[in-house]
Amino acid sequence: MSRKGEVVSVIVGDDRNILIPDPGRFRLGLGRLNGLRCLHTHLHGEPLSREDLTDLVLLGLDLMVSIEVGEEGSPGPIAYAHILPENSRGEKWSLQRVPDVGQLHTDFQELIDSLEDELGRSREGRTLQQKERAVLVGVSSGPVWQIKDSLEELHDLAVSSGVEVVGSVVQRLKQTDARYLIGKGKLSELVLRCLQTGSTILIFDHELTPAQVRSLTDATELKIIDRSQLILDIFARRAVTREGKIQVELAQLKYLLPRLATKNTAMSRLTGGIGGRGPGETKLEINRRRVRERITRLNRELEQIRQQREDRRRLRNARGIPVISIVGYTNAGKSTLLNSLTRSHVAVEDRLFATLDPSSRRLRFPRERDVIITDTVGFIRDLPEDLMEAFAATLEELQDADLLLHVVDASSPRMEDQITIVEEILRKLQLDRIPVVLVLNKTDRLDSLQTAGLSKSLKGVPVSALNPKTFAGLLQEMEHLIWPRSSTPLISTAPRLSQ
Ligand SMILES: Nc1nc2c(ncn2[C@@H]2O[C@H](COP(=O)(O)OP(=O)(O)OP(=O)(O)O)[C@@H](O)[C@H]2O)c(=O)[nH]1
Ligand SMILES: [Mg+2]
Repeated sequence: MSRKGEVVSVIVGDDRNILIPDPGRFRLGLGRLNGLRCLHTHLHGEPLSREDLTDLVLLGLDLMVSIEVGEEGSPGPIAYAHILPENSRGEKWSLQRVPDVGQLHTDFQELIDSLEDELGRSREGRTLQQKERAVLVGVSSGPVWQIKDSLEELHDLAVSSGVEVVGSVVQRLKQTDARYLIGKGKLSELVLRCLQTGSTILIFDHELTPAQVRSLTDATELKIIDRSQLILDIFARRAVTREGKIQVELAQLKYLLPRLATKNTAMSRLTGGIGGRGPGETKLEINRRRVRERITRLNRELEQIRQQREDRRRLRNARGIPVISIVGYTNAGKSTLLNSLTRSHVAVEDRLFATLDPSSRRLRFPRERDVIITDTVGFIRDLPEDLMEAFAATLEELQDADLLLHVVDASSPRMEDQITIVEEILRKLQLDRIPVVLVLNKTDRLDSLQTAGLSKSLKGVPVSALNPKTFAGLLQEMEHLIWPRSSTPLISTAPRLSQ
């Protein structure tokens, strides 16, 4: 029944079940319900079921009403439910029951109006420039700590991408649902959370298949984003140079291609990205063939850039200047270390993937010996394959390095995992043949006992990238590994800067 009181459709079920067809895109806007009430009969005097309440939320109904039917078909007690705006008690819905229709005095028009008002209020005062809100979804069969760690990283990623995170929902599953990944009950919980908080995005800490994205989008009418897409989104925001932009677009298109099966509504949300970035709606209209053509063209452009890099590299090699590359997990402090070592000003930020484009600086050791130090894009767990491929040119520079500085955030509770992940990626890029110094950074956040313990157990060199006074050990190690045969005097002064 519509809000005006007109019967929209009549559904016949059996004494246990009715199957409510999806009323389609009926929702009238964010923070609004779909304007439909579902009135149905209960034959066994049972209360509104879990299923009824799930439908209430997932379909975005104004009301779910059940009418008990007596022996002779006479109407008995009536139960009705509507969802509740966000509240401190954490209640999801209001359930009411009246003994018979004569005692039903509620003005439903008014009730729904004020409910929509309140749902809308969670978005009030937020202009277009303000952040979109998202709810995070963790699905795993792994141990709780693992899900928690992973969700924390997803949270950082979401924040880096400019989204406001209002909460997260975890579901532990032995087996995931092929269609929605998660159970229908959990899905309705998520939709409700979004309605209550004015959120428009669900971010899954899980790789979603194109089909899952489609069914989730259709079922929830929210933007559905997975971890890979989130990372792509951040890269898209950060890319500054021509090369960076090409690489990101290439990765986005490659991600998109298998998802371009048919034109449907889920697609436009998918490719709209957060805040409508990404390849965009108009480009979306292009069919697979055009996407492939664009991929080919971008690849060709990248090839040219690669050639130029190659030339520069050859020049550098000819001059015989050793190259030291800084690698490590994102946010470990790589750019900060480069800046402090060479007194330069590469952008540093407390967010993931602050650096996308590599930068190189010169560092002068005593006896007029120079090295080139390069800073690179950070690594992360499950770095999307498409991104790895697209960034192959950037990462290729690493092949030339004479020494790697693997920078670690020693103050992170996830440090050991992060070290393993970086080492795996280095192996994958066949960089494990290059000597590495493990640089334990951010030791200003540890006490000296912890620092000494870690340096010993991990065989790392402790520093605080913010404080050049802590660099003596690192510089000595670098010098020793770069010029192993020369007897190197202890460095008593910091290296001089040279451009
Ligand atoms: N306390 C402390 N903070 C540090 C230290 N080194 C870096 N940071 C902070 O850590 C954050 C990340 O530093 P960046 O240098 O941008 O890290 P990055 O490894 O280049 O990160 P991406 O480029 O995003 O991969 C910044 O807020 C830095 O100020 C350190 O030794 N101690
Ligand atoms: Mg950086």
